[in-house]
Amino acid sequence: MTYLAKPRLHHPSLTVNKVGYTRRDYEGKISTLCAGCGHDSISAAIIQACWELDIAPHRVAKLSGIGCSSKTPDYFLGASHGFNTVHGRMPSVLTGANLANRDLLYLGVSGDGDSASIGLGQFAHAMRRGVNMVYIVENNGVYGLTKGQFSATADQGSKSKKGVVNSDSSLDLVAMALQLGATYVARSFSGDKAQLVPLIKGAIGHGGAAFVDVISPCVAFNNHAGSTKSYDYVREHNEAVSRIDFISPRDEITAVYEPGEVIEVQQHDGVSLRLRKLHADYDPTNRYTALNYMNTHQARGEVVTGLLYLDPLVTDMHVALNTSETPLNSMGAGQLCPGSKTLDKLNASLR
Ligand SMILES: Cc1ncc(C[n+]2csc(CCOP(=O)(O)OP(=O)(O)O)c2C)c(N)n1
Ligand code: SF4
Ligand SMILES: [Mg+2]
Repeated sequence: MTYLAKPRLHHPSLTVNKVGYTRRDYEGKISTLCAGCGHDSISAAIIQACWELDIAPHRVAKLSGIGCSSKTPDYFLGASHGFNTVHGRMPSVLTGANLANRDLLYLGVSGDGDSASIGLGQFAHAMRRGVNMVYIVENNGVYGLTKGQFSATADQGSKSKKGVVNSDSSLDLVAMALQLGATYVARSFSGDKAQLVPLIKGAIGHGGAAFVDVISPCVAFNNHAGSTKSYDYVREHNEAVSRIDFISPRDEITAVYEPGEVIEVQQHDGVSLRLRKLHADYDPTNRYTALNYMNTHQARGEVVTGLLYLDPLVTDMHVALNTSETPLNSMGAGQLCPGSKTLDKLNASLR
């Protein structure tokens, strides 16, 4: 992959966070994406979220597939672990890494082509297994890297840059994530940093399968009139259900709240999310009403954004499989290999 390294020098008086890093320490190489690509704004939001959460970069593992979106992990968190997998295979590689070492924070970055076409099965199983990860899809409705073919998330009836109408039904990854059992489901827009940064922070603190679909316009192939993934279309049709604030750990835990006002939910690692409901009838703790709400508004041509569903009592794949808390790379040969007698006994029990 071609890339340009960023100059390391930065102003000595830049603010450092609690773990001693400036925001610049969370950057990566210089982006080679088209100027104005929504994906670069998502990288900036990830950088901001990790810096504000005081996450030491070496604690993060970022994995991706293939596509302009999947190139972006090169442009943020340059000091973190990274793995660029085969097209559509990020979820299974991430699941394997997570099983081997649960101590890292897993960030999976993918595209609508990567996750909704070739990787659809992989996406589905990561969600239903409850893999503890932040799964971000940078959704532009096209295969940007291969010059703008419709992807499976392109809306039926939307037009390509050359005026071709998409005749296929679209696939909605948010609806699928809700049905498949994801425990944190959000949709946002790359042009709305104020909404996106807290949604990513909430997903990082979640502790289970967190899915964030970010509509991210492709300025080269899908930003024209007739597209439903353009900057103009999303700005005009954005219907936000909530605004979230992210709150550092605190003692008091609140549970249920005034309808239409503020909901505060404590997450896995002790952080709280304060949800300012913009619609009194919206219930973010019921996946079926969330699905219904989203479908109803979608039928009106609205793009529903915000935190759509949250299960604060989440468990993850490790709990279900009762795996060891110690990462495999910290175990010695004695722990990793139980010996032939134990294996014989195990094999006998399975005959
Ligand atoms: C196995 C395989 N099939 C097809 C391709 C060609 N290919 C590369 S990227 C891509 C689609 C990328 O679309 P998306 O995931 O939406 O990313 P974007 O570029 O739009 O961000 C395709 C089909 C490939 N690299 N590997
Ligand atoms: S082709 Fe589209 S998705 Fe790829 S970098 Fe350019 S604007 Fe972004
Ligand atoms: Mg795409």
